[in-house]
Amino acid sequence: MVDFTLTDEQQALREMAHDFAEKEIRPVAWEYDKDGTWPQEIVEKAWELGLMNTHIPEEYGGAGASYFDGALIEEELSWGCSGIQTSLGCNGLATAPVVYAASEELKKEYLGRLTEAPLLASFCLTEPEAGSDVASMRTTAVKQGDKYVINGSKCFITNGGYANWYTVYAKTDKDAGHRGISAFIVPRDAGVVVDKKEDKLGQRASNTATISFNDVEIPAENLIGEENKGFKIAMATLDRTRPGVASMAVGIARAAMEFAVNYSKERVQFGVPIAMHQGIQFMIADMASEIEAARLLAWKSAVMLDNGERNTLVSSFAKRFAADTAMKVATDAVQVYGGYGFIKEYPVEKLFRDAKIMQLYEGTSQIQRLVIARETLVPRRIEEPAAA
Ligand code: COS
Repeated sequence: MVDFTLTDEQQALREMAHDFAEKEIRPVAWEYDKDGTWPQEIVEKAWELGLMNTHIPEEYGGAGASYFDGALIEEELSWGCSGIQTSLGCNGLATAPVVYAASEELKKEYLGRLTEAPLLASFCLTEPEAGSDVASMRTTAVKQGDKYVINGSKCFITNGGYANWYTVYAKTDKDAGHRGISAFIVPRDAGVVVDKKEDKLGQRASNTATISFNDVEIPAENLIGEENKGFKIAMATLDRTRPGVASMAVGIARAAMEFAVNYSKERVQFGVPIAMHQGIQFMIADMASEIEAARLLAWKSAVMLDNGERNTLVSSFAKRFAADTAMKVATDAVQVYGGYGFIKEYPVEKLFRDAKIMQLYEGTSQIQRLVIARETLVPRRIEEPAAA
């Protein structure tokens, strides 16, 4: 049976997240955007309320929430401010490979750190020369006795400047392409260097950093799963996190549509509120229907995970469609505001800037299409890496 009705618990969770977004995030969102202010006090409050680390299993102190519950939370918090939600949600990306494939000892130590205190972790995959083409990464991890020595540089690292530990992908066999990549946990105090904080177009309250590893030594036990299985761990991670990113895109789009709807009822041109003009009505109609479709795809991709099904295809459907919808809706919201939409004093200008990253991070819209095309043209069976 397919039933889109939320249970009382899901409804309550959604309301709690919405309340937090409305009272704690919205009032400061535009101000924080202006200067790129780090939202430390919001991180602490969200952590206290259990709105972070939702997917960490209960045995490690997390909420053990379903992916569907996560999607509900992510849409609401992103409706408040997607930049702040990127900061709050990043632990989910960094911990997904750990929950998926790390040893019991690593899970206890590093997931425990995040559930015992409002600390942050980062996911380090992208490099200056390896964006969409993950397999071309240059960071290396060389085994020396009971240690790995890591050298290299990672860029566009969310929360990179504030993380307590990092999930780092590095080449353990330089000649083996994607089959020579491994995943590690690198504690910040092992010697991670934060090189710079990026000054971004949108989502300015989130921290995006370039970090480097210069002969950083970590214990060999910090390997996540098996050596040279890191690429598949990264891909499986993105399958698990793209539904949440899709929900975030829905949150941005919903916020933009709400502003556009309210404005169109107030703004009078040609003697009537502009909502009376068909040109505006059609834009609103497209916004409403595409947001609904994006949400349903995000929900489906999350529910598949909760049911233990491989969701690669639907996850890319959701991420691609929701991200493109956020950008289109935010663009049309600026259009509804006319010239005012271009002015910082009005809210949709920020949403327009924030929406752009949804088509870029966690795989561009083109990479999602590439995944969709491959999965559609040549569907393949993918063996899951064994959990350590
Ligand atoms: N789950 C598990 N394994 C997967 C997988 C998935 N979703 N997708 C691919 N694989 C496996 C393949 O089965 C293949 O396995 P074999 O070694 O057994 O052949 C292997 O991984 C390589 O797959 P593929 O040939 O498709 O790799 P490509 O180098 O062509 O890259 C893309 C595939 C482009 C999809 C990948 O590099 C990607 O997702 N890039 C975007 C990265 C990204 O999102 N960056 C954002 C950073 S996080 S903010």
